[in-house]
Amino acid sequence: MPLLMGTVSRGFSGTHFRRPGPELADRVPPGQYLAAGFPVLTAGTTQHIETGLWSFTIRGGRAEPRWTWDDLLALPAERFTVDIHCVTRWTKLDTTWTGVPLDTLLAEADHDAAFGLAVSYGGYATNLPVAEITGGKAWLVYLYDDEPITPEHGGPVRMLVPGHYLWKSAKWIRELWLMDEDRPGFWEQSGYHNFGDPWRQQRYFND
Ligand SMILES: Nc1nc2c(c(=O)[nH]1)N[C@H]1C(S)=C(S)[C@@H](COP(=O)(O)O)O[C@H]1N2
Ligand SMILES: [Mo]
Repeated sequence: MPLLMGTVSRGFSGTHFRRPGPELADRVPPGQYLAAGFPVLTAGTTQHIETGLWSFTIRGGRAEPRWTWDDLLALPAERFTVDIHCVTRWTKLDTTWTGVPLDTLLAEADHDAAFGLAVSYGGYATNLPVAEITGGKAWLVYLYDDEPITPEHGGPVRMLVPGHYLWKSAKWIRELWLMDEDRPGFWEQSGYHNFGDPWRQQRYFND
């Protein structure tokens, strides 16, 4: 596992946070504030990946399928609106994305693995049980608000797993490793929670 060096850039400038009213108690997890803008959180540097050079591979199954940008765009896509929650305490409501469900892609891998590790261009990685990225709970997305995802937010293609803190949503996704044993990713090795459920405030390893 490559270890990422350097600073964590927190693009909070110009972003305002407000305390959610009680009417939003079922939308905003405990301890979170509403972000007006869309903060950027990157460990290391922004990756600039040309669509023609991007590909996504699922490793570890009996098949190891790979998709180019054109392959991905040719698959049936979903446009969906979800709330996202960062462990640094901002929540953004009603974000709209377009992409391909992980279910569609994992069906090509012919596997029975229990764990996945999402691996990004640049070396970032984050783990989740396969059960958390199947059943309509995760996507590879390429549009945000009907526009191409900017490099800062993980374009051309990022993973999105809105049911978990946002560090589980790998930007610049490159591979998904399927494994029988769990394997912690970048933040999970650095003291963050292995599972990261925002509703249970699973921020740090012992939460
Ligand atoms: N490749 C990669 N993916 C990443 C990160 C990263 O540093 N590198 N940061 C994670 C964290 S901590 C968060 S909160 C979200 C931030 O996504 P955003 O910058 O689009 O808000 O991306 C996650 N995915
Ligand atoms: Mo984060």
